[in-house]
Amino acid sequence: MSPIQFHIRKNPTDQQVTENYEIARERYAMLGIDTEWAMQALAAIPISLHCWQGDDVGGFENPDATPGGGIAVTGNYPGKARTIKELRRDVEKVLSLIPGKHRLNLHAIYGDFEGQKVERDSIAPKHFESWAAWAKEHTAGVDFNPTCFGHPKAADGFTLSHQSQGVRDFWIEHCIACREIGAYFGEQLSTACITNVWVPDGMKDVPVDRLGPRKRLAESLDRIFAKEIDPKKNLDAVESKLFGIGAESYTVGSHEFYLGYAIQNHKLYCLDAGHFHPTESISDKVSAIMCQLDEMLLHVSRGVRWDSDHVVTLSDEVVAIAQEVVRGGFLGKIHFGLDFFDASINRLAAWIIGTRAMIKALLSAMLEPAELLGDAERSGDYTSRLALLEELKTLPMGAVWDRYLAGQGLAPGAAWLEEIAEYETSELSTRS
Ligand code: RNT
Ligand code: ZN
Repeated sequence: MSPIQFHIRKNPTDQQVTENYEIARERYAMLGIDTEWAMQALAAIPISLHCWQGDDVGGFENPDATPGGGIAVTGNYPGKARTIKELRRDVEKVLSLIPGKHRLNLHAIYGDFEGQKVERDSIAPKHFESWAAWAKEHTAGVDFNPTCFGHPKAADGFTLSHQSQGVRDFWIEHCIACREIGAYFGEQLSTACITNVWVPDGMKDVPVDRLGPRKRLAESLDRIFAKEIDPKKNLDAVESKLFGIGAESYTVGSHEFYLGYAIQNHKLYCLDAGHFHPTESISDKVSAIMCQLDEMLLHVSRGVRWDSDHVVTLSDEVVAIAQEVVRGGFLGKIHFGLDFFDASINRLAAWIIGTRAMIKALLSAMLEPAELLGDAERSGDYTSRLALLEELKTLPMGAVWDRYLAGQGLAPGAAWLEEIAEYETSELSTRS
């Protein structure tokens, strides 16, 4: 593991960015694609940046915390944020190098507990006041998550579906508190907070009772959601999963379980790209689920052979996800969150690479000749559809991307890496 050494020796000048863009604009216009519209629309889409990329899902409850719950962070790149101050400084740096205005996705363990031991069933909006004040200045909003892992009461792999009423009650109270905190953020920031419930509950080996825990989970959720909260302040989401480390044979909150629950109870369903069979993609699920639900949350992630939460890249699947949202007219209804944690490379760079990849995927989806493609398909001309889709792959999107960065006051290309290298020396290397 070595520090960032790569130096971008040459970057396009402003004039080159403009000239390249003009050529690209004409090229896209030949297919009836409006690059100006695409950049404008792109600037209005917030991505919810997951705070947990900054400190390996540690949080501020316990300095030695590891997530557990079937998720794992690998790598020990120096410079992990150890305090709220450091994490905020890192997020600010990251946000300054990403085009657009974005949200921050917090986990309950990231509260401002001021060194006090606050049990998870006792957390309250007051522990998040400093975050709300910070978020007003730096973000387009905050999203939230109960933390039902990395805790003695989750050590045997069960939380909301636990056999013990007492353990269930504890996690129910925690989730209820989290919805209140969500509503607090929503009110403070005048934009609904999405509070997303994910629990690790499951079994390593084949269970004989698959039903019991699922019934208990449904009951717990009913109790958590019993109180109506103004959807302008807080929206509830539930996240499914296929398996986790140590829960290979059975996951209580499976896809079918939560999809059914969300439809029945008018909740948002959260699709995490890493929570399905390795060859199964979530892009196809988007339109299917949107026939039943009004809104959804995405955890854009990259599983490599398993739910490994690799940094998101501009992969075919991420582009396909963006295309499904744009083509379906679901912008504003499908919320983009990121969910990856990589400690093997510079953590800020990981955030920037992943978030920029998501934004590039959206740009690519907006640079489609929707009419031409739609006409070809409707008239049964699948030859043209395929030919056109292939053509699009080599159009000069990079020139539009650089122009978009310039319009947002950012340097083109990978110039951001210089700044992160600088930050690594001046800031991260001082953290031991
Ligand atoms: C775990 C889920 C969940 C977590 C975060 C930290 O598999 O994807 O979303 O990654 O809550
Ligand atoms: Zn997730």
